Amino acid sequence: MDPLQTAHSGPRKKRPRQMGASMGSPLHDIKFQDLVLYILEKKMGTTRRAFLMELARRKGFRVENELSDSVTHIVAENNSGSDVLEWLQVQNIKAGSQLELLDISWLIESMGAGKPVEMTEKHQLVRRDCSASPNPELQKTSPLVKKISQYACQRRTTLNNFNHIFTDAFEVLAENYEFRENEVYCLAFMRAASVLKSLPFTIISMKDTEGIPCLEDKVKCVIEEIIEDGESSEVKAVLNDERYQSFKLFTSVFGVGLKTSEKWFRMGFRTLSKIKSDKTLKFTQMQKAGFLYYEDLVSCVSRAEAEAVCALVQEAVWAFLPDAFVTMTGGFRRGKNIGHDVDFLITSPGSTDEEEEQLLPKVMNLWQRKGLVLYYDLVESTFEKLKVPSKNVDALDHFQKCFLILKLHHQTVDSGRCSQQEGKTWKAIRVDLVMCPYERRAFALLGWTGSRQFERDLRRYATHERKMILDNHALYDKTKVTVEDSWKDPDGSMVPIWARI
Ligand code: DCT
Ligand code: MG
Repeated sequence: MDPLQTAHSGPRKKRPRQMGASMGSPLHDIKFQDLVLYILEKKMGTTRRAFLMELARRKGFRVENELSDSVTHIVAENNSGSDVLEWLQVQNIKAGSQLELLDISWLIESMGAGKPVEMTEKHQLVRRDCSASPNPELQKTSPLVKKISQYACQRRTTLNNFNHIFTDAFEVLAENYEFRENEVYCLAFMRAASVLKSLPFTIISMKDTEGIPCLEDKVKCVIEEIIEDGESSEVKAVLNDERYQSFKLFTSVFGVGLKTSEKWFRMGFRTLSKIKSDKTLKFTQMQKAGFLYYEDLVSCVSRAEAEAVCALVQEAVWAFLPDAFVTMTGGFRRGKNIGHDVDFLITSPGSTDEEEEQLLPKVMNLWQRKGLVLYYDLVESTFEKLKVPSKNVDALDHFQKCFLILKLHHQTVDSGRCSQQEGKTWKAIRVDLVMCPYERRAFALLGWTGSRQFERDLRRYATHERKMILDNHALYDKTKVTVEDSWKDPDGSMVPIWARI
């Protein structure tokens, strides 16, 4: 984190029975000629699938071994609509509006009834909109997925982004609004980028945006322009804007935030070399380190590098607290293969408060003696002083943490090196270490896994939909603590839910 922060082969036809190579067992009579089922193995397993296929065939259903054009119903277990759509996408099969995607409960009820039961909303993994245009072309990519939540934490989002063209544009605009401290528009574009990243299809017409939440008019205008012209004039203007370019450059230096960027911009600076060589400017230790290791820090951290850092962190931590859990968090925990830093959460079940408090200073000391620390800033825990949970969805936690720049020697990295200067045998890597009390590890881990939008929406969801407050320390039940005084601490602070279990 930043320590300065506050689918398509036309519609499928329901064909009459055809005997084919992929036909199921011919030993059973087919009673229901109009249905051709395919049971998805994903998340079900081979054995259960084989069992269900045999059972369904015995009951007179036609079940295909392979997914073919004749299939009319896909039946899945433990999969959401978007899971199945995504699977189909990977198979290069686009789900036409006549292909039913059903939960296993429909097949089980149908086998129980001895005939296909009516497909209701609870069986359907994707929404079937009867009022939709009869034109199959218009239906092909319409958002068939059941109501998309406005909360990122209620949406399944993989690393497969089918809407890069839009989300890249939104991210530029969000960043520009951030530079201009326009929080409302910044959030609007970040939310829009987040929701489009969760879609299992590419938006190709404005009709595809119907029913998608978090797309404000301003956002829709950008989508429309990109659909029509292939690019957004607003994004083009931002990318050419001197202020945006300068802020982007200045904030790329570790330790430089919006205030410093604003100051340098107003002073007329446009390049880092001019800033570095200016005798009148005073830099913080963080900024000095930022300039010193600039090239390394702006280049990506690869997964191989992150794994090498992880080994170093574990080795150092275990030297002092052998029972400690060291978990890589942030983007790498979410499966990303590159990042701007490597984040870790450390927690130890058996340590005393003092041992806990001493761990990060000891690790820093050890690494300094080994010449591995290029910069560090240890932030002491303010956790004990914390009385009420923060209602600010962007609030930072109160755990002890250390923002550092680590010297990673090449031999500790197996592969995936980023660009390196000639002759240099190491790379400066930004690392965040967070130490939390063992009983808070679940909340801390959740909070430090990200993404930022996911965390923000998780907290908003807790507040608005569950009347609870979630932060990196605990989950609080607002209704219980106010109604039942017994759940209040003597000093009036709220008691976290976990304490009551
Ligand atoms: N975080 C948060 N709120 C913030 C900043 C960070 O909840 N304002 C959480 C979510 C992710 C985690 O901390 C680590 O933050 P970063 O390292 O900034 O994010 P990342 O997802 O790891 O991204 P990157 O790959 O750029 O490091
Ligand atoms: Mg990170």
